[in-house]
Amino acid sequence: MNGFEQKVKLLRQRHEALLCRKNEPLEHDNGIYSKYRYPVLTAEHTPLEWRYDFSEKDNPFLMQRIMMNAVLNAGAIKWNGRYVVVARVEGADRKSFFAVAESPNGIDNFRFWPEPVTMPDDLIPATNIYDMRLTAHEDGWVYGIFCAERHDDSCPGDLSAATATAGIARTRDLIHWDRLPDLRTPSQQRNVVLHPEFVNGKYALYTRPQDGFIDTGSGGGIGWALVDDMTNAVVTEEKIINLRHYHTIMEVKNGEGPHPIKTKYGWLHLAHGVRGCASGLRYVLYMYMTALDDPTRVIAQPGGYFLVPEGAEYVGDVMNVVFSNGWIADDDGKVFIYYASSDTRLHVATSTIERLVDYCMNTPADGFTTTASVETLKRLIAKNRTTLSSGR
Ligand code: M1P
Repeated sequence: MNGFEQKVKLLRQRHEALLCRKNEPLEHDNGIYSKYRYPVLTAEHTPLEWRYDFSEKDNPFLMQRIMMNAVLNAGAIKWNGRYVVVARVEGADRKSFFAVAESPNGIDNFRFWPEPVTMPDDLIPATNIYDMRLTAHEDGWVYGIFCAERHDDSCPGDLSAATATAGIARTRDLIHWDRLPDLRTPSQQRNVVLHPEFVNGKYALYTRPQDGFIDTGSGGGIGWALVDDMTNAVVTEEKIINLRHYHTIMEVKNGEGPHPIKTKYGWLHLAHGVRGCASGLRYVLYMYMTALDDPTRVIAQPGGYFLVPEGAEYVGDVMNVVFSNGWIADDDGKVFIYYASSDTRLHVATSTIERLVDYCMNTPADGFTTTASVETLKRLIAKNRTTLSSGR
């Protein structure tokens, strides 16, 4: 074995060890969910064949020919008994693409399928696509809705000016994707998600109207719109169902995560909230529930955040961010929440439907003032005093 072959062997051994690494829940959890010691996917998990040219003649130094920067915001689905994510993979060139990875248990041993997704373009090709939400809809298709980003040609001198639109595609095998026309809405859109059931015979979308590419401005919050046809999806009416508020974790922006999970108590929603602070924007996750017979009616919303960046999760390309657009609920009630930290790597947290419903139903709502928060706190203290003095 020559030096090149030895280097290849070592590279493959290290990669295999990373892919096979067993994950374990962190010891201390908050009773609501467990986080895990290792990320489930990173740039280092991408196949070596995507990054190296293994021809000794053409690549005698065994250099990475195409570098991968990050694996983040992933849609998720249970597929043929496997835990499957459609991850956003970002190359060193800052272009994101979709790639499917699967695991036998949802917490480790994720492996990418050999090739990234070939996503057909819409009529006007996008520069960048990312953050797919997967929905196995009752019409029989699996839909992927994602952000399609293009330069804003109305600002010719500004190389940062961009537009965000919801791209739509559907598939039956997660390999071949039919691209449908982008969603037509009065405003720019990111974080658009398809509800899994028909509502009044129509397709229902969670939207996030925004004034500009970054700024949600007058957008108000997470919206809801019904459309007749996903092959020509046009939003004519949009109503805000989950509003932003002053001095909350979602003061600046919010956005629906994956599609909600149906439970006998209502629809469980996972979303992200954004606020500004001296170090920039802080992205956290929060939850809310809506009524089974009316997915637009909020029936419970815990105050504050559900999950935030901790420890090493703070650090990455975009600091102080957690973001989720994928979760999987198993038939036994276990829930796998896939979230990315700081736009760099993908993690899992596990919980159960029972715990998440309990969290939503029994966590006090945000009273929107210090006075209200202190009153809420005092009620719990008084309750505990009674409980502890009665010994129950
Ligand atoms: O950088 C944090 C996130 O910013 C965007 O989310 P939003 O549209 O709510 O601002 C998205 O680009 C997302 O991919 C990214 O993780």
